[in-house]
Amino acid sequence: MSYTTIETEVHGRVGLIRLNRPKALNALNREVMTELTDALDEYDSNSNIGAIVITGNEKAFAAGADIKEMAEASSVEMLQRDHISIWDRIRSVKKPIVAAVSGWCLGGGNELAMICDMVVASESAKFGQPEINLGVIPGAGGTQRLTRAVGKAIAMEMVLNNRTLSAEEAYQFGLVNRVVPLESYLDEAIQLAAEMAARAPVAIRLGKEAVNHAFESFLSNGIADERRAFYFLFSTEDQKEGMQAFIEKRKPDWKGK
Ligand code: DAK
Repeated sequence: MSYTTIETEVHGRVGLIRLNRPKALNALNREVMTELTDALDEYDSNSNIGAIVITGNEKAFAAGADIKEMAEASSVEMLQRDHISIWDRIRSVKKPIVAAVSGWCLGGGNELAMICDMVVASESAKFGQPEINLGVIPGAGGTQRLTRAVGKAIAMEMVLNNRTLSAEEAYQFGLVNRVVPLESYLDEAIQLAAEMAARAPVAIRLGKEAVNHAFESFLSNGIADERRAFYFLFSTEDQKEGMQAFIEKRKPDWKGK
C-alpha cells in the first residue's frame, strides 16, 4: 500500500513506520492517524512481521495532534471525528510496538509513544503534555498512561503545568526503556524489535496482553488473566520446542503454533 504522510520499510521481521510530516513536526492530523493505523493493521496481519517500530525524525517524533485541524471544532464535531476508535485500533495491535523517539514528543505524540510497548529515546528527546497551554487536557489516554508510568507527582506537573522531561528524566521516571546517542536510536529500536520478533510468537502476544492488563484492570483480574494465558501456552508447540531446546542446549525453532 502506498501512503502520503507516513513511510514504511521492512527490516527482516521488523515493520518500520516513519511519520512523515516534517514541516509540521509530524503533527498527527487525521490523514496521519488513518495511514498509521492502516499500516499497523497490515503489519499485524502479516505473518512475516514479528514486531513493529514507529518513529519520526531527529527533530520530532510528533508534536501532538494537529492543532490547526481541531482549533475551530465543536465538542460534537470532535466526537464525530471518532478519534477514539482510531486510538483503540492502535491499542489492539497484537505484535510488540517499539517507539523510536527523538526530538519533540508532545501531547498526542507522547500518547502515541505511551501506547507503544517500549520506547527507545535519543538523547535529544523531549517529552511533554502541553495541552494545558491550549486550554484542554490530554484526550487519548495521556492522563491515565502517564500517571501509571511516571507516578502522580510528575504526571500532575506535566499535565497541569506543562513540565517537559528530558530523555534522561524520562528514563529515570520510567517513561522510556533506554536513552541512546542520536546516531543510533533508530538502529537500537529496530534491534530491540528484531529480538522480540525472533521469539515465540504466541507467548509474545499473550505476554503483551498480560502486561497491558496490569495497566487496564485491577490486580486480581490481571493475575487471573495472566494465569489463564500461562496455562494456555502449555498447549502450544512453541512451549514444547522452547523447553526441549533448553534441555538439548540448542536454539529453539519457533513455529508460532
Ligand atoms: N499542530 C499543528 N502544527 C504544529 C504543531 C501541532 N501540534 N506543532 C508544530 N506545528 C507546526 C507549527 O505551526 C509550524 O508550522 P508553520 O508555522 O511553519 O506553518 C511548524 O510546525 C514548526 O513549528 P514551530 O515553528 O512552532 O517550531 P519551534 O521549533 O519553534 O517549536 C514546538 C517547536 C514543538 C515547541 C512548537 O511547535 C509547539 O509548541 N507545538 C505545539 C505543541 C503542542 O501544543 N502539542 C499538543 C497538541 S494538542 C484526541 C486525542 C488526542 C489529542 C486530541 C484529541 N481525541 C481522542 C479526540 C491530542 C491533543 C494534542 O496533542
